[in-house]
Amino acid sequence: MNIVKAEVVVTSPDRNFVTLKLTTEEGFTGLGDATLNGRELAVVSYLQDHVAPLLIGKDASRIEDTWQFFYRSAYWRRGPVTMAAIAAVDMALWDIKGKAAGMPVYQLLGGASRQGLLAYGHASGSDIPELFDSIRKHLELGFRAVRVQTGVPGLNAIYGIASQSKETGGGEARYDHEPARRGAQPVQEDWDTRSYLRHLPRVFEAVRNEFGPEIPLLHDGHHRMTPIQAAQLGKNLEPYDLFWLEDCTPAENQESLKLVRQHTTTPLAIGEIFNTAWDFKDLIRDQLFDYVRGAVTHMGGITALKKTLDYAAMYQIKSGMHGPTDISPVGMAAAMHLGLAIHNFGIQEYMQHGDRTNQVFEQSFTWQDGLLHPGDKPGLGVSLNIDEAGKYPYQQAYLPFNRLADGTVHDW
Ligand code: CS2
Ligand code: MG
Repeated sequence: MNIVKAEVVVTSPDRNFVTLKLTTEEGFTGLGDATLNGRELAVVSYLQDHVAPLLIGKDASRIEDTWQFFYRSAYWRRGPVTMAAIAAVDMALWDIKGKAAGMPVYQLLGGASRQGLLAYGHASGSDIPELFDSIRKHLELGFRAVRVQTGVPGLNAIYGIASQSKETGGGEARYDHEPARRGAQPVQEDWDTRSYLRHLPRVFEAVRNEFGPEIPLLHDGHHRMTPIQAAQLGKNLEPYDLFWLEDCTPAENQESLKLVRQHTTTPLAIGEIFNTAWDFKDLIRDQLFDYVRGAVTHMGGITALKKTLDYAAMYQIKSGMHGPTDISPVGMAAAMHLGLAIHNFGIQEYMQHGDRTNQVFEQSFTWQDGLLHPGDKPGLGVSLNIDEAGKYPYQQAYLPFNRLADGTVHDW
């Protein structure tokens, strides 16, 4: 079962994706998602220059040992680039193992713990009427849970509003669901936390009045608030019973959530930009949040994220795996297999890829009655159409950045 080929495939159907493809001497192939939005080429180099040459001749069946080799032998460890590269290797090896065993990966992880995976979609609007239309559209698409993001009066372009990206020259229509923008420079957006804090409770009051108390509502603070501002927002949103408030404050400061937790019972989700269990360890131990936002693609793969989620399970913390369009169909499939198998599954983000992406990546997952299922094809259940992929060369694209009214750069 030795690896004889390691290929890095870069394609940009609806957005840039980086995929690692491994082939064994028996002809088994495995895919891994290595996409790091806005820094894709850094991972391409890490894989091509430092990982692929070391993979040739390695036994593909030794998943844990390969993970430990690439994590420890590099000496320089952790970080988004390294861990996305290791994640791609790990996913590809699980894909191969499933194909060799003739089983979907979730069976190798212990089998299904539920019928399907509750998913949430991204409802958004520049104003409340547009937001209501977007929520209705997501309900018609079958979503049983929605993330709510709106514009803020007085701010021109802010994160998470699908329609705005067209207005701000966000590139092709598909980019209205993708925070990155194609181009040689990041797009500047604006921000003002006090305006946002004043506005958001009104938005959720309107949504609850319109759609009722049952539908799970999520909101992404996207790292922009200080801890006390996050505490204020969490407290002010309590009457609207959110499923979660996400990334309410930058989490490098691992003390910050202690202050938030003291002031609010609004459930917290954190960690989509974390890349190892160490980033989560103390936050889990101190029970400072409720949902692990880590993605298989950013957290070093299935092997590493499962260990983190198993530790989180001891504190009744659940999964809330990151699933925007910059997680490729391979990364999404890996998340679905892991989410189906673990006991402490919470919810799965599902932004739905574009048509061109779905032609490049042939997938076997199902989406029915608001639930996702990875399917039962051996391995991860995704194949890469290399000819289709070749039609869409890489295009430079960056995530936006924020400046405050006085010009200060602010977390985006
Ligand atoms: C967001 C993402 O989906 C989310 O929760 O935080 O859209 C995030 O902005 C992008 O994944 C960044 O690449
Ligand atoms: Mg987020």
